[in-house]
Amino acid sequence: MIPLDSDLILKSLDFENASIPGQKRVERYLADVRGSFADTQAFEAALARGNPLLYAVAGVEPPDGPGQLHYGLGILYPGKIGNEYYLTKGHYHSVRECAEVYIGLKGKGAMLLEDGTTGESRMVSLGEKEVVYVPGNTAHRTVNTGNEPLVYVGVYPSNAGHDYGSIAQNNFRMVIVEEGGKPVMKPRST
Ligand code: PAN
Ligand code: ZN
Repeated sequence: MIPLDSDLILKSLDFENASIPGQKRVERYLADVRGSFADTQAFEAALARGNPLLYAVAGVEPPDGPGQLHYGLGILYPGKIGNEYYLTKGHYHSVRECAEVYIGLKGKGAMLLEDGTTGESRMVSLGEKEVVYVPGNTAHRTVNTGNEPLVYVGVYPSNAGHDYGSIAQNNFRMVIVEEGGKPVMKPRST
């Protein structure tokens, strides 16, 4: 349990670079998401031009325990590889049944959700004042569909864990691309 005088009780969020004072911050650059984008040629061409920061997550992870929560503040920068929006790696939770709540704070984006049993996919808007409930057993990836950084918080059970392996191996079945100026979800192969 966390005592009420713990400095974990209140955190202030720095939207500019998604940092939370005193907390670890993970950065993912273009090179770190190799294999995620559908257009590998466009990916390699972009990487040859530079290795920009795609996103960063500052995590608040109080000690694990029954009923405890973790959360992360994410910032995902705008951009595209080919016509596919900048994205997070995406993952299942290691404890598959663990759900998550995403709260959009700033910018415009979407979440790509994929049911781990049926493979059914769904694109859900994630922007300012929007809250997305990610059910358990659902792979989730975030994309930035706007022109400014997308800032959000994700809250999940402390024992959820992150399983990147399944996505790294098979990727998501669908991609979120720009078509006619707006985000569209399409099968990866076409
Ligand atoms: C989020 C994600 C964050 C970064 O905090 O970890 O959006 O995405 P990847 O972890 O897929 O790189 C979350 O879903 N936590 O469970
Ligand atoms: Zn998650």
